[in-house]
Amino acid sequence: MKGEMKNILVTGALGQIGSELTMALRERYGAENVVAADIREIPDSEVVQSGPFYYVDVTQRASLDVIIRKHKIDTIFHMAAILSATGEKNPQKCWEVNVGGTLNVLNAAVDYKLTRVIIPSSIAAFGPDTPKENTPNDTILRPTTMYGITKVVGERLGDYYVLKYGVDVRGLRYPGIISAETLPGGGTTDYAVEVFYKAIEEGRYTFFVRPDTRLPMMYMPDCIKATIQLAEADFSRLKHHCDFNVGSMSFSAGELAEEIKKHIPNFEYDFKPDYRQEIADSWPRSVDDSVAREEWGWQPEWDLARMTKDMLKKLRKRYEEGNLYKGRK
Ligand code: NAD
Ligand code: AKB
Repeated sequence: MKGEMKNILVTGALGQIGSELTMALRERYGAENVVAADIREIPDSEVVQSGPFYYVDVTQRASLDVIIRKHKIDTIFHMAAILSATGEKNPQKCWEVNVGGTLNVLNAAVDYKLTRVIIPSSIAAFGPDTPKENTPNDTILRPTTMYGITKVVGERLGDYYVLKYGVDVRGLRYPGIISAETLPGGGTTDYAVEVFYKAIEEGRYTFFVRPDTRLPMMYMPDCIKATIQLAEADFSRLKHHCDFNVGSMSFSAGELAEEIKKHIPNFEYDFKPDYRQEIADSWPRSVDDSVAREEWGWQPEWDLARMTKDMLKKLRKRYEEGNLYKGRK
């Protein structure tokens, strides 16, 4: 460890990952020491109710500075972003939030001498020219989406701030994240979450990708584990900083549907690909995460079968309680 993480800020804390990451960090570091921030407010969410919460727009540097000073923040988990599908609808906004916001966080890290900054990247950093199977950690980065471009810029900026200013910046390339708490926020891999809600609510789902669309995916408990494990890793062991591949499972949309059908035999599904198909086709089918395994001991725990069973159990329980979406949008 380069320094201790005592007062943590999570940006984009009401998002799919930020909401569960905030709760995990509060459990580990104390609720009062983990400040959540977003540009939205979900008053009945656990994040807003269980500890400090503020409006922070990451594109406004002053908005960040107020909270950093007020709470003597030493570590930022920077989760605020615009994802791939929304990014293609509004590329300018995607650039402003993802690149502008990241630059503000990095500059604040220099000015306030922060201990550490965690900035996620994505499999979207890769593009159609990248090897698709077992995609290496260090390979061709030529994404064809604005989101992917901003993710490559974020990786390069983070590494630059490590070299140029000695800031401890770390980041990992998440695959599509599947979770039962907060709905995903406008990505291409959203079908892998939506299908579970629809299977329970309506017994049917129309995928917006072809059945043979195979992408790397990860269940939220592994995502949270990877994020905290990288954040707590010994800095001196890291040769990479902001661009770790992390793998877990890889399956096609058709295989996911069949896995759900094992638990819900009447489940019906079909496939109507839309503009997100082209985005999915530009991404890897599986990733090689040996660098993360070597440098900070990454080891995933969940596979498709266990994840499907767990997702259905959690969502069914909420559905029966009449609470499927409450505080989770
Ligand atoms: P999300 O869309 O669910 O959440 C992002 C949050 O950021 C939202 O709550 C939104 O309100 C907030 N936000 C948007 N603009 C903002 C602004 N200007 N200032 C402050 N907050 C703002 O995203 P997520 O899935 O939780 O993703 C978190 C990070 O992980 C992102 O960097 C994303 O690129 C990365 N990632 C996510 C996945 C995934 O499958 N969820 C996969 C790969 C990478
Ligand atoms: C998206 O689909 O945009 C995200 C991602 C893989 O980065 N889930």
